[in-house]
Parts: sequence; C-alpha cells; structure tokens
Amino acid sequence: MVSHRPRVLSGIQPTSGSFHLGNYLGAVRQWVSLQDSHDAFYMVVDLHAITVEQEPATLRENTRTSVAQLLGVGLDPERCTLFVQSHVAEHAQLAWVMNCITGFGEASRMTQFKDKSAKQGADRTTVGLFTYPVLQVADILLYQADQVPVGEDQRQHVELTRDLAERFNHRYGQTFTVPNPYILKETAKIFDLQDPTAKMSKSASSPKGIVNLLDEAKVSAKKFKSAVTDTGTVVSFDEKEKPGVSNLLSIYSAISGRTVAELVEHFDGKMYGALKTELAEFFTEWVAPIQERTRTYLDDPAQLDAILAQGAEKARAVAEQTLTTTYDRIGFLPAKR
Ligand code: AQP
Repeated sequence: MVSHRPRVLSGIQPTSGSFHLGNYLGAVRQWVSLQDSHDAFYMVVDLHAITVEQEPATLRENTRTSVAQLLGVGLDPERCTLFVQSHVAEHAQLAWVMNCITGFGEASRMTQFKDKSAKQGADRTTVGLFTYPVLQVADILLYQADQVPVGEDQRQHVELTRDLAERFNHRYGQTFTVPNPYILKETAKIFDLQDPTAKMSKSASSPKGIVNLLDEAKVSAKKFKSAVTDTGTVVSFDEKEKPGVSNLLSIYSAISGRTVAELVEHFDGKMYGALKTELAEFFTEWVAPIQERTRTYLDDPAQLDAILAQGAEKARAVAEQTLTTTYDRIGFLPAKR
C-alpha cells in the first residue's frame, strides 16, 4: 500500500548500554509521536557506531538493547519501520555515491567531526568518522524522507543532506526529496547535570551528569539530587543566568507534560532542593515501565529478530528503488542477472 503521509527517517547509535535523557528527549520521544502522523522509518545505526572502535560482543549486545529500548519507549513495529542499518546494504552503497559529490572542504567544516577528532587525537581518528555525515546523508536520502527528527547537534548534518540532495538533483535530474530537520525547541538540547553549559553526551568526561534510561532508578535519582544549580534560590527559567535550573525544568516539563510556566508557579516560594527532589521522584516512577518493557523485549530475542527481519524487508523495498534510480541517473550499466 502506498502511503501518502509525509515520511520521517532517523537513527540512533548502539554505542552505549543505555540511551540517555538527551537521546530520548531530543529525538526518540518525537519518533514515538510521529508514528501515527507520518510514514516513519527508524533504525539503529551500527555502521555509524564502528566509526570508533567497538568490541564485537558489546556492539551486538548494545544493538539488541537499543532495539529493545526503542520498543520499550513506545515504537510499534506495526506503525513504523524499525530496522538495523547494516541489514540494508544500500546505505553503504549510496554513501559511496554521496562521498563522490561531497567537497573535502565541505566535509571538513562539520563541527561534530572537528570536536570528536580533537578529543580523540589524529592517530585514533578514522576516515569513517570523517565521512560519518555523508553516510547520514545517504541514510536520509535513501528513504526520500521529508523530515528528520533529531536533536540540535544534528542540524548541520541535515543541512549537508539538503545541499547534497540539491546538488545531485541539479546535476542528474530530480532524484531525491530535500528533507527538513524536525527539531523541537524545548528539548533540542538537554544539558549535562554537572556542567549545564555542555550537552548531555555519553562521551562526557564524567558519568555523573548523564541520566541513563536503563540505570537503576536510585542511581539516577542521586544524579538529579546532586545536579549543579546556579546562584540564587528562586526557581525560574532563564537559560543564560540559570542554565542548571532551566535544564532541570526542561527535563521535568518534558517527562511530566506540565508546562515550564506551571512548574515555575508550582515551585514558587520553594528552593532548588525541592525541584531536584521532586524531579528525582517523578523520574523514578516515569522510567519504571520503560525499563520493564525493555526487559520484556530483551528476554525474547526471537521476537526481536522477527521484528528486525520484518523492518529490514520493508526498508529494503524502499532503499532498493532509490538506489536503482540513482545508479541509472549516474550512468552505471544496469546489472543483468
Ligand atoms: N544532549 C542532547 N540533547 C538533545 N538531543 C540529543 N541527542 C544526543 N544528545 C542530545 C540526539 O540523540 C539522537 C541520537 O544520537 P546519536 O545516536 O548520534 O548519539 P550520540 O550523538 O552519539 O549521543 P551522544 O551522547 O551525543 O554521543 P557522543 O558523546 O558520542 O556524541 C540524535 O538525534 C541526537 O541529536
């Protein structure tokens, strides 16, 4: 059946044993809500993960845990296409084509590469990390996605996708949909609890500022309670003057569904400690069913495999079509079998 709903595509790396709140609030939560209004394609991007060294058994385990978490937070394989990137060979194939129309200078301007390679040092930085954004371009264009739900840190990569889609279309004729980023302002960037000027990130120097969905709830509660807050005592939302308190309010608002204004009123006359304690308690209750559902999926590997097989088949059907058209436009001879 041909869907006339706009299409969304997004991915998440299996580079950790758990998603953190930044991944969830910045991206994955939107994936769940877009399932009903959009023709949604979501994947665990294991090809992206190997741009830094991965231990094979850990990568396998993290890939399964990522899929289980996506199901645990509410993705429904009947309402979206959920798959693992390496199960669809066309990602790597289209990435090569995209590599060949990307300028070296253009790729060198990607800030995430600059940050990550600076942290890792030249000797440990791979060519794969350099071309990571181009693989991401291929991921998006393969599915002719209209929108890409991601956090703010991915905006530049979606811009690159737009540029390359337009370049290809201009050179070879209309082939790719030019996508738009789908970034929710309120949760575009969740900050580290210990350093509220830096994004919550699994490669942060200390785990104390990162809240993981699958950590024991009491560990996360402790992190909320010892979050760095700001000078003053009044609970108010001011990202410049009160980045710590504002980050806690954004998180609380996003997981509770209450507006920031409502929360500020609720904490009127109370100190920062009250906000931290209440958020820690709320989070504990909120995360329990997610953990429970994730565990249920992890306990049934055969079911996970079946979901992924079905997802890959649906994804391949679209990806094959795009790649065939792309190869033809470029001038590759069709392969006769
Ligand atoms: N702090 C964040 N706030 C909002 N959104 C975020 N995302 C990541 N961190 C935040 C969004 O999560 C999605 C999946 O990202 P990924 O698989 O690329 O994960 P990542 O970027 O590897 O996660 P980290 O923690 O940021 O890892 P490192 O430290 O390795 O860079 C994306 O849509 C991303 O925007």
